[in-house]
Amino acid sequence: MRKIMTGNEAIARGAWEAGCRVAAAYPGTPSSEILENIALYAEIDSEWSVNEKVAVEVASGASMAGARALAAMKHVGLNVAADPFFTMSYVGASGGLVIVTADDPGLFSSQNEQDNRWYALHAKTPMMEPSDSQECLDYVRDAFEISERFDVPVLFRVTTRICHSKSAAEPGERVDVPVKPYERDPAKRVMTPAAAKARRYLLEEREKKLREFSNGCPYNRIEWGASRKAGVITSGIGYQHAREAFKDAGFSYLKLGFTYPLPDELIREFAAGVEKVYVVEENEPYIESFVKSLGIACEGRSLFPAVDELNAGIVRSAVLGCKPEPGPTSGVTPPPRPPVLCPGCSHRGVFYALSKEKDIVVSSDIGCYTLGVAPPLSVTDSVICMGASVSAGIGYQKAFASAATDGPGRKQPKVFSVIGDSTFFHSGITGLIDAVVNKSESALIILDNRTTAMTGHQENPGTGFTIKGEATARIDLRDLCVACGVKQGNVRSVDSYDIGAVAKAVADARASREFFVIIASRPCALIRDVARARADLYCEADKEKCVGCKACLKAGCPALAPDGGKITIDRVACNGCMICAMICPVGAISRVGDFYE
Ligand SMILES: Cc1ncc(C[n+]2csc(CCOP(=O)(O)OP(=O)(O)O)c2C)c(N)n1
Repeated sequence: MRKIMTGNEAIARGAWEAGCRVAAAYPGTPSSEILENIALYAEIDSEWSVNEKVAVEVASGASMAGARALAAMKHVGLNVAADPFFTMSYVGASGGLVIVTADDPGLFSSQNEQDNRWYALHAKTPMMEPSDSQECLDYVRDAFEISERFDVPVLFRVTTRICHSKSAAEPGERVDVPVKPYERDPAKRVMTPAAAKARRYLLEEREKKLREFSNGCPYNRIEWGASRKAGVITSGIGYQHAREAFKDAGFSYLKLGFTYPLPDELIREFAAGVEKVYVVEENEPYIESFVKSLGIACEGRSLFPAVDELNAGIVRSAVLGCKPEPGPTSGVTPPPRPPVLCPGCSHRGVFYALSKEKDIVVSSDIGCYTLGVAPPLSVTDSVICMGASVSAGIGYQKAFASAATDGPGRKQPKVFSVIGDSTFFHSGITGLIDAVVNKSESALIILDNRTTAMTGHQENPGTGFTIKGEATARIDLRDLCVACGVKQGNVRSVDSYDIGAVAKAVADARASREFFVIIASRPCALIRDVARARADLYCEADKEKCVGCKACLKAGCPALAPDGGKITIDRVACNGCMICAMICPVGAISRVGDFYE
């Protein structure tokens, strides 16, 4: 029976039906729900890996051992995993190996807009691009077979709209594919230069076979329309937009689902059958460049914007010249809601303490705490990619020290790197080791909120639980820092809600000429048990005592608002963290209510 599923649910279902045995991922929007859904299937050994590189390597190991395996990540995750990904193209796949990349055109939740279709071309791996949930399910199921047939990992490329949109899909039964008997094959799997060179030639041969497959496979199909005036070549969500945009135009379509290698003969046949060719694709002219390289004239990027998502209105007006039809509207304009740290957020106290410091540079990272850049806290100087806070902090400090040699009068700001617990385990730890051995005088603050909050509260090595909810080893951040060479006395553990202790630790870090680590811990206010325990707690401002100085607003808590020259606190939003009370110079704020056990 058909079911309404998101693309991510359908990918999980397809992997299960294909007999996938091992799945690994690191969370990241829009991909996170793929593994969350796969983990519901008992037959698949699923793990949140420490980062995407590890996820691809875990899946690669399982594939080499003969099991069908999948790794999933958001687009930037493939940058982290690029090293094993490229070489696994040489090693190939024993058990089918599928790597899912979930791209984010429009940057709904990402630090860049990146079209990962180029990765397939670059690594010479076949690529599949579904256009709806049914195709997510069917294609991922087939991807394992294609992987085994051509002895290569398959890149499975989806985008936010495909991952999160719901459409009907027909679930099937699981085919229990046995793990292949293990055979040692160093010439194929030990990538010494000599072995890799031999495999390099094989890649060229494989490419020819894959292109032949691409020309005849069911994932690439021509849909002739009533008119041959115009033909649209498209893939992924572009197909849905084009279909909707040109619904009355009778255009013909070349719908591509197997997009690396692209089907040269099929494209020639299609182009010969229509008067004009359009290529509808988001972001990069990936298909368009190939079509043009065949000597076929087409229009794509000249009509559609390179930046952001497409939609049917944009596509229709660009090609047919008609104005986009206005969508249904409620007539109500919602108030702007800029992102802010939640009430009770454990990161707030640290940023408040940093906001009181002069001559500091804050090298931050990716997570909820990226919002430390927003007013009124406004302390963050830079954010690049996961893990970069620590290593960029080392570089900042080196440059400031070097600048001091340029002459007197050059200030030497203290550099604080700020990173979340999940991001620290993902890729901050290497920066920490670098800081220790290269004698950095920068300081690091690990914001330990015991979860991966930004992407939906996934477990990480500091939480003590697996994705299946089983208790497991919990990596102790303090022990880890000390084991990596940070001096015992230079690691300070503080309660994130205790802004006095945080400020003292920041002052000590500032005074230190050695690498200094502050571990600021307090579970995220939105973790279910935390929220439940504090459900009845809230702070109250005594209107008699309040002098209206607004000092409490400097912590940027959305539960607080000015009210007739005084302050009011929204008792529903507030969780009684008391940071505002600690800031209030006249003791006007107090906590009401009890903790639940
Ligand atoms: C390479 C890469 N992988 C995944 C993501 C998605 N992502 C953004 S922040 C984040 C982790 C946030 O967790 P943490 O560092 O613990 O901070 P919190 O949000 O809990 O404050 C993830 C997984 C990303 N931006 N880049």
